[in-house]
Amino acid sequence: MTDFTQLTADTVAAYLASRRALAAVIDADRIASVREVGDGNLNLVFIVEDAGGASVVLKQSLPHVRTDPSWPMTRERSAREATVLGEHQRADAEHVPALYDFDHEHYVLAIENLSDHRVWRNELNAGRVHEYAADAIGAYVARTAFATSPLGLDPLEHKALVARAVNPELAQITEDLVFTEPYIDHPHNAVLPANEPDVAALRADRALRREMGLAKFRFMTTAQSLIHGDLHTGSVFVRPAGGFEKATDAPASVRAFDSEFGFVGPTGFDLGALWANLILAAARAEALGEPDRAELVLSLPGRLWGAFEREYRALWPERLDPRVWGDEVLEHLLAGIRDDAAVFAAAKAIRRIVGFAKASDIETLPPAEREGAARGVLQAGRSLALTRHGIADVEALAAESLATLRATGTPR
Ligand code: SR1
Ligand code: MG
Repeated sequence: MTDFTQLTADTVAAYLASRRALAAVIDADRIASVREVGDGNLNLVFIVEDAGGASVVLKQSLPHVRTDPSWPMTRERSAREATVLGEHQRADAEHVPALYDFDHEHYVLAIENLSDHRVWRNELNAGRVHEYAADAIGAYVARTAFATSPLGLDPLEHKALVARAVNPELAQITEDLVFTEPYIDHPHNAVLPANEPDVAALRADRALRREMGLAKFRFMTTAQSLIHGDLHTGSVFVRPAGGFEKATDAPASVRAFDSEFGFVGPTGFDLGALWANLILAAARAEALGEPDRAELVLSLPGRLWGAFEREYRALWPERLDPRVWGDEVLEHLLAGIRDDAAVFAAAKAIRRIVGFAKASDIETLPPAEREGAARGVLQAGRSLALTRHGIADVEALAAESLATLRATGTPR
């Protein structure tokens, strides 16, 4: 009997033959190609095609960080991803890949192949912005947030979901990598020597440390809705209307994938994650001497928030308990989510410069440009965390980030 503990290109066909749930998805007897394409920090990912053109993605968690085998990591994260995918499919099938099968014994998810899409971060890095993706992700966060919170779920079901989706080990990674390590000396941290004074200034800022401490506490103690948990631009697939390569009549499509960090947490965390990565993309554009593109990219946090707010308001009449959840409650909920999104964006932007798991937007810049871009992101993050209390408008906050990037970038 073949061992499927850690799949290889050679064992994938036998594995597929062993999964009855996949019989209608792909012909395991006529596999034409198997490609391992995983490029993230954590998992094996295979794209499999049969001779009839059908295909599937198999994603298997490894028992350790892929890029650091000495760092153990629970394989149960696959079960959590299956939970998030299942619930998010129920809430918003348009914006997630379909989940065909989950094999808990071998920690394998079988997911829809979205090879006609591309990773949004790579597209942004190449100068293609795909503005429509911000609208789609705003709607996705609103639909999934509403459906998996007590607004859309019976109270007992919501508590059962909190228990089923609990994700302590991966949440702890976020607690450490996003909210703690950038603010202390830690072997995970690394910056260019020229950015060391910038990091020292960040750490010396008492008000910023207070905001990060409070944000960490909110992350650890809030159970609003089942969040994706790692919704950066590398976790979003995009496809423009008409497709990428050959012209087709395919509509635009945007899908959030890779939700293994998901749990019932603060709704604003997903919005903040995307917002942070848009700041990184804008910093790259500025550093490369493309100010118009930086401005366009930094119009997207406003579009993201606008789409979220529109969809959340549209869903509000369907809330399960309008007896005490009147319209004033909606305004308070939205203000709280927006405030959370801003401070989480600040934290997520800063961690990508200082800590483990850096972002290619900045890392692939030549060092001379990288220094200024990194400084700009650190200062934009810091000022977002601190000024958000006075500016409730996301567009205004993003405009301030743009001004900061412009003032701090390496002169060309
Ligand atoms: C060890 S995992 C490092 C990072 O990769 C993921 O994308 C998460 O952001 C995590 O913090
Ligand atoms: Mg990931």
